[in-house]
Amino acid sequence: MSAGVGADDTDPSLPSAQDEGASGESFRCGYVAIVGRPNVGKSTLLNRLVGQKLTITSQRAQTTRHRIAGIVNRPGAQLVVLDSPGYQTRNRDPLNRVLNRTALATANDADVVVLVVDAAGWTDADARIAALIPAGRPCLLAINKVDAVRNRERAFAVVEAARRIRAFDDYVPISARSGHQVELLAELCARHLPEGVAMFDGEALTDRSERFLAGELIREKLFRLLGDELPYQSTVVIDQFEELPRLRRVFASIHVERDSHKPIVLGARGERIRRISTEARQDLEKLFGTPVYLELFVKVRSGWADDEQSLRAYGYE
Ligand SMILES: Nc1nc2c(ncn2[C@@H]2O[C@H](COP(=O)(O)OP(=O)(O)OP(=O)(O)O)[C@@H](O)[C@H]2O)c(=O)[nH]1
Ligand SMILES: [Mg+2]
Repeated sequence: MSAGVGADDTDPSLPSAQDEGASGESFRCGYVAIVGRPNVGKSTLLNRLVGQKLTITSQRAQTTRHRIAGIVNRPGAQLVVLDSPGYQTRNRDPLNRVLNRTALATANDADVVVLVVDAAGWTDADARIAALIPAGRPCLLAINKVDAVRNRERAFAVVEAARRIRAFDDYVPISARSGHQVELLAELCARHLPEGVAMFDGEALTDRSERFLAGELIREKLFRLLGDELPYQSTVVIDQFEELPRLRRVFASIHVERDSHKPIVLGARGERIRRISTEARQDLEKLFGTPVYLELFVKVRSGWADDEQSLRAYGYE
């Protein structure tokens, strides 16, 4: 794959505004922001749209910490879809504040906003986030996890509640997990994009580097395998990333807050960190299409999430 391929207007092989889409209309390209409260399925939706596991997902709230773009090519359109951290309406610690800022900036910069909510029911947090989306910006409501809700009336109730907060251009019940109506959502988003040439070449999946994706996939395994045992203030740093013709060599460290967290990550006889490493390596090999050599270390770095300056040093915007 070619992760991290940047914009290039001059490549003659790219579709251009002159190319006709399947419907006979001109080509469209632009940014689609996925926003919503934590855990509603924003990242699962992005992965479904791209058709690859690009951005990480878990049952824990606040899995996503960085903005990441997935490139979605459809006949007549290229959607640059931005995943964002779940917007927190409570618990404003420094990490929360930074994540909220990233989420809001993502919505502000986009041509179309997709607000994802859970079909189980509309909440006050949904209402507060809906009110933050810039007025006049095309905005679609994606009512996700319909597969988990037997009673269809629930999804209608969500639409009714959402309508009271603001007008949405479309209301689309979806299942990001099964893919139900996800194509329809993509098609509806494409209609709101400006006419213009593709920003990324047809092979690119994301704007992020392989190095960045490696750090994220390791963090996902950490979150998934340690569950609630590990405080969410732990992170992954890529110390070295070597891109060889048919191999990636990755040296990474897991930074934890306290000495007492170290044995949690290592597990008995190192069995846990081995599992994190194996599962991360398998995902990375699938994503990069090459064998991956991965070495993981655990380091204690207290206070990294305590203030905005150290958060910036760790790559938080
Ligand atoms: N049943 C069902 N579960 C889903 C669906 N979409 C996502 N999930 C699950 O919901 C959980 C959260 O998914 P994520 O995609 O990580 O949610 P998110 O909104 O990105 O979460 P944050 O990044 O923490 O804000 C995961 O366990 C997903 O498997 C869906 O359509 N149906
Ligand atoms: Mg997410």
